[in-house]
Amino acid sequence: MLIKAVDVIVTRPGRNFVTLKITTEDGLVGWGDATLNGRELAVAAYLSEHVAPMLAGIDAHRIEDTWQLLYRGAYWRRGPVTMAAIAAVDVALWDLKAKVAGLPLYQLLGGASRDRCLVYGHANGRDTEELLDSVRAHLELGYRAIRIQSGVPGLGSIYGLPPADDRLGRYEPTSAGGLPAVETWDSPAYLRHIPGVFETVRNEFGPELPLLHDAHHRLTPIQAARLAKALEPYDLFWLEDVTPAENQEALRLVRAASTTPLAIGEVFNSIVDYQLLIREQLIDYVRSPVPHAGGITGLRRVLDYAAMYQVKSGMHGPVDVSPVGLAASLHLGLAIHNFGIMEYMRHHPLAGEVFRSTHTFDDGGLHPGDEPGLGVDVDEEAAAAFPFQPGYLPVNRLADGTVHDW
Ligand code: GCO
Ligand code: MG
Repeated sequence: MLIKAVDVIVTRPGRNFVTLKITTEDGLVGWGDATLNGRELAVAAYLSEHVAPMLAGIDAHRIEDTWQLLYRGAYWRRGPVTMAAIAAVDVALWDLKAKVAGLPLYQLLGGASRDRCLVYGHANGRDTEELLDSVRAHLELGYRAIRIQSGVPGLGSIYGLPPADDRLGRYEPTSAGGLPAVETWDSPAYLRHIPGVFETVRNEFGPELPLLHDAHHRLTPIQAARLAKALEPYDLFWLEDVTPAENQEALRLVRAASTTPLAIGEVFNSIVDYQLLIREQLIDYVRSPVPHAGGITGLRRVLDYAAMYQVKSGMHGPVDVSPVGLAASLHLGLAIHNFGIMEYMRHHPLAGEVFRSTHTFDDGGLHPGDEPGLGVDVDEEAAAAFPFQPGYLPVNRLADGTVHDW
């Protein structure tokens, strides 16, 4: 199964996606997701300029060897661009191997450990009333676990808020063209407001509904500890990214203050990033998805390590993980023992014109389908009709103009 061609497809059906296509001498095609939100062309160039020439003529069955070749062979290890590129190759090779075997990918990863993967949706509102409506809309859709994000009095557009006209609050942080949007942030105002929001949601929907929340890297260690403690009565499924991930020791303080479960890692990209957090049991969920953490091969290493400490998966599934990346995460999630939950935001309807996926949503969970491979096909003609347009994630500033974590 020798590799004949490696192509990079950059397309914008509603938002930007970078997709890798690996074609073998026999004409089989494998797909990988290489989307890195706001820095898409860095990964596209990494793949087409530096990786593609190395892959021509190699045996597509050699997944581990190719992973090591791209990881060790670059000399420059880790980092989001490198690991997104390696992930795209890895996933495309797994897709090919499963197609050759005539099996859905999860069968090659050990077979299904569950009927479907529990997912959570994003309820959000600029005020509590809008938020409660959004929770109801998600329950009507069949979600069984819900992330809660709310506006904060005195602040305008902040992380997690929906476009004004979308009842399902499909949150899309990235601008289309132009420079990054600038948002204003105030941690004390946020800390004063959020516990009351959770109290209202719990009172309205009862004790059983799993609720999640994302603090999006904004708090200092002591603020994070205070929030985790204040949210304890509302029994969160998890509290995500309470502090910026670079200072991992910060989580010791949060752990000492509360038993609110913690999730972290959507911006991590290798097992090395998780070493301390897992060994010291400072987190409960690993947020990395397959496409940002070195593919099936990279993330499976992290999750096997995590399993020793009863830490579970909580794979990132925002709109900037393409349907190819979502399917890859889903196959891995279905197969591993220590699956926890997965994020499922639903893509822009236009994405369905380019990516045809066999996944199904039922009873609050996703199943990748039983077609050989990943179960996703890419319509290249449709992709060509949606040209790339640069866009940025927003940036945050405090009231005095200081740049803050977004
Ligand atoms: C999440 C994330 C996203 C990221 C986005 C950046 O929990 O889903 O925090 O909303 O901000 O993926 O590209
Ligand atoms: Mg997040």
